This record gives sequence, structure tokens and C-alpha cells, in this order.
Amino acid sequence: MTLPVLYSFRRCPYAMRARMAIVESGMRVELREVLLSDKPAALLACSPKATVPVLVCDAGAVIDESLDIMLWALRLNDPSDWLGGAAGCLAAMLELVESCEAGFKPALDRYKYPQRYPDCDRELAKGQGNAFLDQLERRLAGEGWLFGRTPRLADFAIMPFVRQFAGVEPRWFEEQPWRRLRDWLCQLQAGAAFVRAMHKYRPWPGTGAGAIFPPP
Ligand SMILES: N[C@@H](CCC(=O)N[C@@H](CS)C(=O)NCC(=O)O)C(=O)O
Repeated sequence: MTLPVLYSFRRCPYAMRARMAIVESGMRVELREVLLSDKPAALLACSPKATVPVLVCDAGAVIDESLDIMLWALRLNDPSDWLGGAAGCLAAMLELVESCEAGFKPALDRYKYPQRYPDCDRELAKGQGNAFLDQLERRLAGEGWLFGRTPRLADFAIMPFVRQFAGVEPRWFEEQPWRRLRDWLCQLQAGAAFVRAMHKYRPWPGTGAGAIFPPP
């Protein structure tokens, strides 16, 4: 049987969230670990925009947006209701994920890599990031997770970016009034989806089969 192929990069937050959803769905894929500095021709051929993650389904369809890969996997199997079907919160989750994408992620990049944005004010970007994290802290005060009493799509889709933000100045992050957010991050990082998603693979040499994902 041919497995869907996932082009991935371990440290990419977008690829992380796609891998977590694949773990949760119980699907198996052939993972091809990519070096962003040396992308394989096969990846460029199926997705000229050349970002990771990219999923090539067994029927040949290409999904080259991480959120769409999450939705693909969870629509096949969603054992813990990450899509919030019962709670009817998918649209609201997608809205929060979009605001992470459109507002928090650019602020994170300007805070984490100020040398890449010489015309931007790093402190301003950090403040914009903080405002998003304040919003998450308030949501977590409700029922413990972003959308209810269990972690769902939004938690997993946003977590890799919060993790990056937390890693820029870890001591400073610890001192902020984000107790719930820190617990949330710790729990997600200790969870099976993240731990299995972060398994290390050697880069795919460009031909032949990749590795089976998730790991046993
Ligand atoms: N919107 C895309 C963004 C993916 C993305 O930007 N991935 C980065 C790695 S974290 C990438 O592949 N960048 C291309 C490069 O660095 O050459 C998604 O959600 O999949």
C-alpha cells in the first residue's frame, strides 16, 4: 500500500502542528525530512511555493498548507474531537488560528529575528505578541484549554508559535503574568502528540522511501 508522503522539517512550527494532527488521527505517512537549505527536487516539483509541510496524498493530491493538513487528518479520524464537532466551535477556532497567523506570527518573527527586520521596532513587535498571549491567558482562565475542557485544534495549531516566543527570552517569559499559559504550554509539550511529532529523522536523500511516521 502506498502511504501519503509528508515533506517535513522537524523544527518548523507549521510542520510540527501538521505532524501532531497526523499522530492524533492515527494515520500513517511516509515522512521525508527536508533541509530548508537544500530542498529536494521532488518537493519543488509537487509544490513550487516550496514551503513545508507538504502532504502528497496517495491519489496524488497535494496539500501545501499546514492547517489544511491538520484538517485532512482530523476529518479522516478525530478520536478526541479536536475539530470541536460536538461543541460547534470549529469556526471560532479557525478565527483564533487565523489571528495567530496574521498578527502573532509576524510579531514573533520581528521579536525573534530582529536582524531580519532592521526597519521594525523589536519592542513594539514584542508588545504585539504579548497582547495575543494576554488574550490566550484570558481564554485559558475559562475552562483550562482554548476551547473547552480538552485540547483541540486551536491549542495544537497555536502552541508551536507560543513555544518559539517563550524560547526567545525564557527567563523573562517565566516572569510574566501568564501562569495558565505556561501550564498549557508545558502540558502540550509533554503530551504524546508533541513528543511523537518531535521524533528525529535523518534528512531524506532525495530518492527512495522516507521513514514511517509516526514512530512506533
Ligand atoms: N502557510 C504555510 C507556511 C509554511 C512555512 O512558511 N514553512 C517554512 C518553514 S517553518 C518554510 O518552509 N519556509 C521556506 C524556506 O525557509 O525556504 C503553512 O502553514 O504550511
